[in-house]
Amino acid sequence: MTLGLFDDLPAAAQAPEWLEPGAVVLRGFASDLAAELLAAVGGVAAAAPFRHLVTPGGKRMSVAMTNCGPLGWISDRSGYRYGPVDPDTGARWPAMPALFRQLARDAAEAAGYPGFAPDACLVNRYEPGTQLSLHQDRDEGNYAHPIVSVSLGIPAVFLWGGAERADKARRVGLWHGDVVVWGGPARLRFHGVLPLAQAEHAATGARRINLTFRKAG
Ligand code: MD3
Ligand code: FE
Repeated sequence: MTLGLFDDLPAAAQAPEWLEPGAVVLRGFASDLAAELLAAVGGVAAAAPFRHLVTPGGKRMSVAMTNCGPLGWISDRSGYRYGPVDPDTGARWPAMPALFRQLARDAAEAAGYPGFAPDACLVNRYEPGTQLSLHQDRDEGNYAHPIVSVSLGIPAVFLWGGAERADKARRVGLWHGDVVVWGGPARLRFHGVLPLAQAEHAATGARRINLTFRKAG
């Protein structure tokens, strides 16, 4: 039993967990916004449905993806790139919800990157068994800008590697509401996601949604 004096205040912010200089996990930073974020993801997906992209090597990605904002990330047989148009609909990507932009800006600021103004939000959808193999994010114009990632739904084990693909990767659990900011010396680290374990979350069912905010143009 507590006195209830602090019931109207937000939960105390958890201490930032630095993975290395430039990369910080903000546990639960998006927890209070999760329901609104997921509703907005539904709106984005109604206009630009989730799809399984094909890599330049011809493999179907197990992650389902869509985008919002002025630019979206796509992959096909000709390569990886950002573009303004959804190749599946022929229309521009849906607008980035103001809530997304503000969250990305606030998280970047909390990590020491004030003024972050993303122009692309890649939305990844995972189910049990879905994985994302080790890669670098190298398709953005300017690596001086950080990337902000928001995890929603069932948990994942994130792989945090080094500057070379062969460098040993450490495992970092990411849960519903966690936000990670990657910038500076950490921006070009190899990273990936292990196959998701079977699980259910009240907000998403047997799914994980990851938002990554980027300045691509
Ligand atoms: C570290 N997504 O979309 S988010 C991706 O959980 C991607 O869906 C994963 O990797 C996911 O490209 C991981 C964390 C992340 C995103 C971008 C990074 C970590 C990063 C860029 C540079 C370094
Ligand atoms: Fe990535």
